[in-house]
Amino acid sequence: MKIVLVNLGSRFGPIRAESAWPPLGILYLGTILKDKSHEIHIIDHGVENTSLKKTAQWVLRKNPEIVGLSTLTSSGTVASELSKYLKYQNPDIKIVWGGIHATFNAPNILEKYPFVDYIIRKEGDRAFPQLLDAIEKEDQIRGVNGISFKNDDKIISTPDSTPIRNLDTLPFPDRKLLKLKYISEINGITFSKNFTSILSSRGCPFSCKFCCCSSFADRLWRSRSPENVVEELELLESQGYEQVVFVDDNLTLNEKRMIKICRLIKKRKITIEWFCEGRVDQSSYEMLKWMKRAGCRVIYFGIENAVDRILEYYNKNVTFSHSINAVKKAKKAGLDVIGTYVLGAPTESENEIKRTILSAQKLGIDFPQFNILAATPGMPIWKELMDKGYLKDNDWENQVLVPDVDPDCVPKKRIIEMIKEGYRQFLYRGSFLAGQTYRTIRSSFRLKVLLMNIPNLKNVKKIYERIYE
Ligand code: B12
Repeated sequence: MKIVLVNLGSRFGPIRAESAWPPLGILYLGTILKDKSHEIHIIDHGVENTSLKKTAQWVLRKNPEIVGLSTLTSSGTVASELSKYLKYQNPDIKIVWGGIHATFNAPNILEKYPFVDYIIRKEGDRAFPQLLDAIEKEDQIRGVNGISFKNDDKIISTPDSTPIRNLDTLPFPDRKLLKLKYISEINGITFSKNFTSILSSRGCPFSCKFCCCSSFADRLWRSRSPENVVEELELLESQGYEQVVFVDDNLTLNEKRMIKICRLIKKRKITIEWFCEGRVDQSSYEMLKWMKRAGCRVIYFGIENAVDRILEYYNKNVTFSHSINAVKKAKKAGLDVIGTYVLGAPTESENEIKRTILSAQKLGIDFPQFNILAATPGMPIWKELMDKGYLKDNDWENQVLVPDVDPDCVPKKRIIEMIKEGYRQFLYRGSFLAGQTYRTIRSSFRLKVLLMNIPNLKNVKKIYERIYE
C-alpha cells in the first residue's frame, strides 16, 4: 500500500530543525512497513517549516491510500485540520492517528473528528501493520488489538495491545526515510550538525504525577540488549552522525546494562558523543564514569524540586539528597549536568518555590530548566484535577498548566516572575561564570562547541531571551 506518515508540528508554530529531534515513532513504523513492501513517504511537518496547506498538498501528490499522523497534545488540533483537509480532498484516503495524544483521547477524537478513520493506541509497531493487513484483505478489523474506530456511530475499542517484550526484534529505524538534517541545540547553542536520536529501552516502572510514559507502556520497562544498541550506534557512526540523544523514558534503570553498553562502545572504538536523561537515584559513580568514558557529554537529571514534601506529592520516589549526591558524582565523573525542575504544585508555597530555584545555584549544575507543572490526559495529575472538578469537558485537547486551574497553587504569573529572576540570578554569578570558563578551557568538547558557536555570539542577547521565555 502507499502510505504517508506525518509528524505534526505544534499549533504554536513551526519548530526549528535545530531544536527538534527526529521523530523516532514514525521512523520505526516507516521502517517496519517498508520491510513489509509498503511504499512509505515521511514528512516532519513540525520542522520542515512549510504551511499546513503545503504539507497537505505534498501528501496528496503522493496519492496515498493511508495517511498516518503522529500526535502529541500540542499537535492534536493541527492533526485535525490536516486530516479534515485531506479527507475533503480525497475521501478514499484512510486517516489513522497514533501517538501519545491519540492513545489517551481516542473516544473524544473519534467523536469530535468524523474524518479520523482509525486510532492506534499505544505502540504501533505491531498494531499498525496488522490494521493495514486487515484493511487490505478486507478482514475483521476487530481482530486487531489496540485500535479504536467508529462503526455505525458506535465507538469500538479493541483490547489494548501488549507492549513489545523483545525490542531486539525491531529493525533499526531507517533515518534516510527523512530527508531532513537535524541539528542539536540547547538554548540557542549549537552542539552538533550531524545529530540524531536513539532509543535503547521503552517504558518506565515509576509513576511520576506529571508524566504519562508509564501508563503508555503499562509501567513495563523493556530494554534492548547492549549488543543490539551498540550495533546501531556503530551504524550511525558509519553514516556520519557525530552526536546522538537517547530518548529513553528510563535509560539507566539497570546500571549493569548501562555499564555494559559503555564498555562495548569503548571496545568497538565508537567515538559518537551522546547525551541523555537520568534519574538521580540511579546514578552510581561507576556508571557515570563509564558513561563519560563512552562519550556521554551531557546528562539531564530530573531533579524536579528541592522540597521533599513536593517530591513525595509528585510520586517521584526520591528525596532532594539523591539530587545532591547524583550531581556531585556526575560532576566528578566529568559530565555536564542540566537539572530539570517542575514548579507550581498544589500547596507548594511561594517560599518553597523560591527555595527550589535558589537551590539550583548551590547544587553545582551547569544549567537549570525550570518548568511549570502541566497536565495532559494519561498523567496521574490529570486524573487528580478531574477528580477535584477543575477540568472542563473540552480540556482534553490542550495541555493545562496546573496553576491556571487549581486555586491551591501560587498564581502562574508569580511563578513566571520567580523563574525569570531565578535564571537571571543563576547566570550572573561570578562563581558560575568563572567555573564555566574554567570547565570550558579544560574540555575539548566545550571548546569545540564554543568554536562552532562563534558565528552565533552576536545572538547572545537572543539566546538569553529564549532562556527566559
Ligand atoms: C524525544 C521527545 C521529544 C523530541 C522529539 C519529539 C518527536 N518528534 O517525536 C522533542 C525534543 C522535539 C520534543 C518536544 C516536545 N515534547 Co516530547 N518527548 C520526547 C520523548 C522523550 C520520546 C519520544 C520518542 O521518540 N519516543 C520513542 C518512539 C518510538 O515512541 P513514540 O513516539 O511514542 O511512537 C510510538 C507510538 O506512540 C506509536 N505512534 C507514534 N506515532 C504514530 C503514528 C501512527 C500513524 C501510528 C499508527 C502510531 C504512532 O507507535 C510508535 C512506535 O511504537 C517523549 C516521551 C515518550 N515516552 O513518548 C516526550 C513526550 C512525547 N513529549 C512531550 C511534550 C509535552 C513535548 C513538548 C510539548 C514539550 C514542550 N513543552 O515544548 C514538545 C512538543 C513538540 C511538538 N512537536 O509539538 C510529552 C507529550 C505529552 C502529550 N500528552 O502530548 C511526552 C510524552 C513527555 C512526557 N513525559 O509527558 N519531545
